[in-house]
Order: sequence, then C-alpha cells, then structure tokens
Amino acid sequence: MRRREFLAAVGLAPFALRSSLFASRPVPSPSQLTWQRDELAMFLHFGVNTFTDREWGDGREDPAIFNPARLDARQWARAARAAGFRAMILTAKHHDGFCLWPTRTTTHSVASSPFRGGKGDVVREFVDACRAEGLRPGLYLSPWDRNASVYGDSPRYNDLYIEQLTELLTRYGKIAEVWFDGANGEGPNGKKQTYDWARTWGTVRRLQPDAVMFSDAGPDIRWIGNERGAAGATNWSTVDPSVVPYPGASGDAVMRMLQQGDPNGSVWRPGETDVSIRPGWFYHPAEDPRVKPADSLVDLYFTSVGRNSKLLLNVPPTRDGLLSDADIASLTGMRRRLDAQFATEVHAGTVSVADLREDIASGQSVSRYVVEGLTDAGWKTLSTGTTIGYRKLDRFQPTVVRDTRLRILESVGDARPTSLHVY
Ligand code: FUL
Repeated sequence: MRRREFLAAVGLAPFALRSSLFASRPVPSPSQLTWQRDELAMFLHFGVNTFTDREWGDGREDPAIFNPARLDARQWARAARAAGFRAMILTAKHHDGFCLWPTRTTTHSVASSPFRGGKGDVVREFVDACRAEGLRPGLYLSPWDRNASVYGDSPRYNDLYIEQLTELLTRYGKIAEVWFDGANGEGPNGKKQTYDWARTWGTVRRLQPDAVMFSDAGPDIRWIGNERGAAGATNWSTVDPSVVPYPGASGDAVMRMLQQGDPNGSVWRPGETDVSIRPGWFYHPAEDPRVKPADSLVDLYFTSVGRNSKLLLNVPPTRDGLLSDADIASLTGMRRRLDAQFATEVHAGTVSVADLREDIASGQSVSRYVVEGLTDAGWKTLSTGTTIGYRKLDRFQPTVVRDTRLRILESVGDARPTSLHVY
C-alpha cells in the first residue's frame, strides 16, 4: 500500500478546538528519543550467581568462585549488534553485592577473584566492547545489597551506594542508561533500608546529564509492570508521577500506570519491557533446552516495540563468560524473521501487518484508530486500536487489498502526522 501521512484532517474537528488546552503536553527529551529509537537493548545478568546456579545470591558467596576463563565482551557485543540491538545493560552489581568492577568501597568484587589474576574489570571490558561495536552502554546497580554490612543502616549504606554509583559514572565515559530496581530488604541489624532516591537520581543527572534513568518511578524511563515481555495494548508515554512515587511501589493503580501510562499525564516517561530469553535472569545450564525460540522473540518484539515500548531482552553469559550458541541462534533467527517481515512494503496484494508511527518528537496524541483495506467488497477493517506513539504494530488475518488507509477516530490534544505502512 501507499505510504500514508495522515494530517489532522480525518474526524478531528472537535479536537482542534481543544488544542490550546493541551498546548503544554509533555514531549520527550533528546535522550528519551534516542532511547526509544534504539528499539532493542540487550540485558546481561552476570556475576556470582552464574557460578552458584542461583537467581538471588545471599551475599556470602566466595569471590574465588568468579572465574569466567574465556570472557569475551566483544562476543556479546557482536552478537547483539548482528541481531539489531543498539544498546546493552550489564548488572554491575546484583542483589548479592558482588561488584564486577574493582571498587574502592568493598573487597567483595572482581579484585578478590581469580578473574584476570585479580586485575580484571568486567565493567571496563563491557563498555569498551559496546563502544567498539557501536552500542550504547548501560549499567544496573542493585540498591539491595545482601553483602554490605551497613545495609539497613540507612545513611551509611546510602553513602556507600552513592560512592559506587559515582565510580561507575566517572570512570567509564558516557553511560546511556542507568537501571534501578526497587528491591529492598533488611540489613544485618534487622532494619529495613530506606533508600535516598532523590540523591541517587541527582547524582546521575550531575555526573551523566545525557543518561536516562530507569525505574518503576523513572524519572526518565518507567518499568512496564511485568517481566513477561508485554506492554499494555494501550500504552501512553506520559504518566501521572504521583501514582508511582518510588521504585517498588505496589498496587493495582501502580500496575495500571506502569502498563498503560496516562493520556493526561504531566510527565513523559515511556515504558521499557524487560524479559529474559530464558526462564531465569542468570545463566543456568539446566535451562539450555528452554531458550525462547526465534518465533517467540519476534512475538516479544510485537508486544513491546510494537506497543510503543522498548524491548530490553536479557541474554545471560555462561560460566565461560560467553553467550551460548543456543541463545545466539535464537537471536539470529529473530533478526532474520524481522528483516524478512519488514523488507518490502506492500502496495497492493496480501497484507498482514500494519506499522503505525506518530511523530513523537512533538508528543503523543492518538487514542483510537482503525486501519482499513480496500477489498473487492469495499473498505474493510484490518485492525483497530487505541494508542500508537513511537510505533504500533498490528498483526491481522492476511487480506488481499488494493489500497489501505488509517483513520484516526480520537486523539488527545493536537493530532500530528501519523504514518501507515503495511506488509
Ligand atoms: C529484579 C531482580 O530481583 C531480578 O533478579 C532481575 O534482576 C530483574 C531484572 O529485576 O528486580
């Protein structure tokens, strides 16, 4: 079908009157736009859990077990790039507290391990590999730390955490994304740790002003609300920040806000969809037969990128320090299928996928639309939906058409040019 640029012409008259009310609708920052356009980021869970075969270490692991003898971060980055990923995020520290870089804050790190004779730095190798392959590096620093003796002694642990963050954000050049979860436990003193998120976020802004920060509560990127790989079918990039006040907040309203955003939200905070290629986040040999096949990865692409989100797909390195052949085969298959799917726009013939895009640089507005195809029996509905945003991908019954069109039925604020391509 012909490429269609839809101006605010179709069925939008009532909204034109209201447009001045929405003159200050939120728009993405340049960093948020770059983040979204990357579409695919690879998550790498790696650390002592890789060697103990656990998902959550308890902090008592002996650093001597960390010995990825064949570690090659370039292999991770090459596989990511070949599969169309544009960024990677590494667990610099997970809940067990083991640091993948030689930190001054604790001896519980690679410096106490046999890796590279105690002189290794996985974070360094990771960022170097990202840069060599043209990928943007990101880091996950778990706030929950089951090794730190001062965890639970809130001000002291917060100082330590800021020191670790400062090391990560000052030693390794530009970091594109800093990833925070809300995991929160008690320290050895039996007290629950109180995090200082304002200080944490302020530190990132000061040291890496172009980085985006991810957490349930942003401030730049929000969690999508599940680890199954599915953004809401309705998914606004704007949110009401008061509904999710801090990372780890729970409840129905929180989950709804994470999944769907809010059309009248005051803040631009698009959703990131994190999911693992395997059942667990860390590598476990027993899960080798359970690597998601290429078709499932394509499905995940449709339910994340295709729902105005970004896919953060976890592919965990093995004990050797390499991505496994099975994982790479699935990634390669996914790329082949996606390339084939979107290789040739169909102008007349059999169509089964609609690719819709709003120009989000100036915000998000479409709230209801229909895609129609001209068949021998006249115009027929191919797909209907609510939000579009950066990208909406609809799969439908293969249909023979002579033409297609997009009709925007409702929008919030000014409707903007929205494109339709069919495949
Ligand atoms: C969660 C963690 O508890 C999991 O282990 C994993 O890292 C996931 C991505 O985030 O908060």
